Amino acid sequence: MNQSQKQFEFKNVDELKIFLKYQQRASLQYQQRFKDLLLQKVGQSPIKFDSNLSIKEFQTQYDAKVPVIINGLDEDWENWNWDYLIQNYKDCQFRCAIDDDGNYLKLRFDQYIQYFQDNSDYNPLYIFDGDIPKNMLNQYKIPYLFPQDYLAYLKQKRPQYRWILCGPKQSGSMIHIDPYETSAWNCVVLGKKRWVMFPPSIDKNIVKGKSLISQEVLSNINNPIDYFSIIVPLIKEYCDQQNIQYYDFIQSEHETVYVPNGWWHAVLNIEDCVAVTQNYVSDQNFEKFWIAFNKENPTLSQQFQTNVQQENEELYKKILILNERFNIQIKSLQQDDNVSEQDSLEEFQNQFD
Ligand SMILES: O=C(O)CCC(=O)C(=O)O
Ligand SMILES: [Fe+2]
Repeated sequence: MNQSQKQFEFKNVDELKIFLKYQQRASLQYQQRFKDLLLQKVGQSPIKFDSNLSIKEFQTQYDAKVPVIINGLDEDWENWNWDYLIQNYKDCQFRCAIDDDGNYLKLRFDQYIQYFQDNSDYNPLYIFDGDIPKNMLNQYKIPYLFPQDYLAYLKQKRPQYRWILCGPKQSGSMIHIDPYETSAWNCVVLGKKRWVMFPPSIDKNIVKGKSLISQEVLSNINNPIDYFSIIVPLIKEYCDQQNIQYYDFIQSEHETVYVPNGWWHAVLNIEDCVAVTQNYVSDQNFEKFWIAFNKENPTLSQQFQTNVQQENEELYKKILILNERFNIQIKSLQQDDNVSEQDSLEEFQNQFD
């Protein structure tokens, strides 16, 4: 979130919808499109593990390489069910939309649930909040497979990096790559999601549909259902012809999807869904992260390097080698260099780019 962005809190969903000029009752044709999607055959799933996958095996075989699904990493949230969530978090405000100016639009959870229960919107409001309430953070623990979290060196300057996701069926996320070459895990606590994932090597104009359909049709495709219904079959055809490996699968309750850095992904909640997700940097994606981070956010990168210099000698050496090898010009932060609020709060979730 940069300085021009604000947060607006609404008393109820009607007020929010008026603000957004949001009118999205689903037509019968649209409801049919969702039903058709549920009947569609999905494609190949990433390899699945029970939570017996060792950290070493994960790091050497999968981290920063290929997606995996791990079952049962959600122990810390096992007491979450809809009643529990409503009872405990009804008074918390959650961000459930962003307006055209990038402002966060927030609704109290009980109001959101009321909307959730009787909505028949085509592209429903989706709680996607990186500012997790304190009483929810008490229960937040990083699953054992992801012990490295180098962005933590940024401390209070760290951009948003973990989100609570809650949405009715039909809500979801459009195709994107996560920022700064970070990897992510996404753990479904309640419900189910359909995913597609394409490798970093694929052409951006293919995954976004630009090379596959006319601009006129594409300009009307701005929600996950249309993306999955219209564009995904065309991309799959392209990938089959070109021998490009992709994944198209269902993530069930209690499963965690690992998204390697650079992989394109789009997600559709096919059941009412609650998930927790976090982006991270480990040894495996550090090199790519460092190059991307310097390019996109040089000021925060300086801060990162200064903090690492003080706290992790080995990682600092690695940074110096990378700076040399990739000609990264970075000066150490001087005492009076101040990382601005804007740099540190910069919107991390660059979903639609
Ligand atoms: O579950 C979803 O909607 C996808 C979330 C996601 O891709 C992200 O947080 O970057
Ligand atoms: Fe993502």
